[in-house]
Amino acid sequence: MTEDTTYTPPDVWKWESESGGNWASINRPIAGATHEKELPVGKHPLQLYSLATPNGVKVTIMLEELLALGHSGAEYDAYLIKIGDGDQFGSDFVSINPNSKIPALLDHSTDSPTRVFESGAILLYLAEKFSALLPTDHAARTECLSWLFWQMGSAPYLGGGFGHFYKYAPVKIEYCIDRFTMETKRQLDVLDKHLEGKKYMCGDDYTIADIAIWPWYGAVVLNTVYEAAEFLEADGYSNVMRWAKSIDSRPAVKRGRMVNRSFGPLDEQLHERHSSTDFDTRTEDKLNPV
Ligand SMILES: N[C@@H](CCC(=O)N[C@@H](CS)C(=O)NCC(=O)O)C(=O)O
Repeated sequence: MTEDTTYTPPDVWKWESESGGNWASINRPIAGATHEKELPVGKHPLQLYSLATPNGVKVTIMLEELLALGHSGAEYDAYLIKIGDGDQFGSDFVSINPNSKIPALLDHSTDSPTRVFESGAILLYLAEKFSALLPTDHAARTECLSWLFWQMGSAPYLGGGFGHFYKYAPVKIEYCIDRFTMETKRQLDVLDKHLEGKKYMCGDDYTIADIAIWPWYGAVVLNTVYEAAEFLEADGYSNVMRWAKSIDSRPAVKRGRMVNRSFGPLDEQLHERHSSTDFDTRTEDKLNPV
């Protein structure tokens, strides 16, 4: 390993310049709104403000799964938040999520609208609201929540650590890539060992634990994020691969992945979702063909 000895941190860090690389322009060391911006509100009880990143997709998959199960109260309007343009720093968005990150949900069916932020909290809120996709037996529920929180604690090492330094950082730093590759492979091995002989994370039933974990770890092994499947020898995690493929083929997952997606093939981009028919009529290949 080569050692970089060119930087000595000063006594006090100063925010002087962008750090470079993808996403540098949206990174700030301060919280709060940067501008006044009203968010649109549609006709359904649930209003989602999001983008189809792995964290965003968790929620749209959950909503599509709930609708597929017949919970019509899960009908929702989904609006695109362009994080590259700084939409997450608009005043209305910050009032829903003071942390300025997608996804953010506003439930208008309660006496006064309920705000929910953090994708894990949104999954739990929806599972409890509709009594679905979360076991009711206390021990099984506890196991499911352990995996939900495992994902919330682990994915930043995968996304903010491995994904950032392997794919997005303006320089490839061996120390950082080694450190986060080690951790990512360890996490994949945790999942692989756990999924041995199991259909889903919590046994025979598909739950919010699967919905939380799949958009990150499923995407890595299926090579839909970071283009790192070969580097990580993803094929070796055969239980994760089998589980990832089975979830990938679910119709609700296919729909959920399209909502608030503003990249990739045009026929898979549904920037805003207001009705189940939008998947057939309002994808970008139909609205804005090139
Ligand atoms: N722990 C949060 C993480 C959310 C998050 O990091 N969202 C990213 C996109 S995946 C975002 O909005 N980034 C914009 C920014 O950092 O300004 C969750 O799971 O909801």
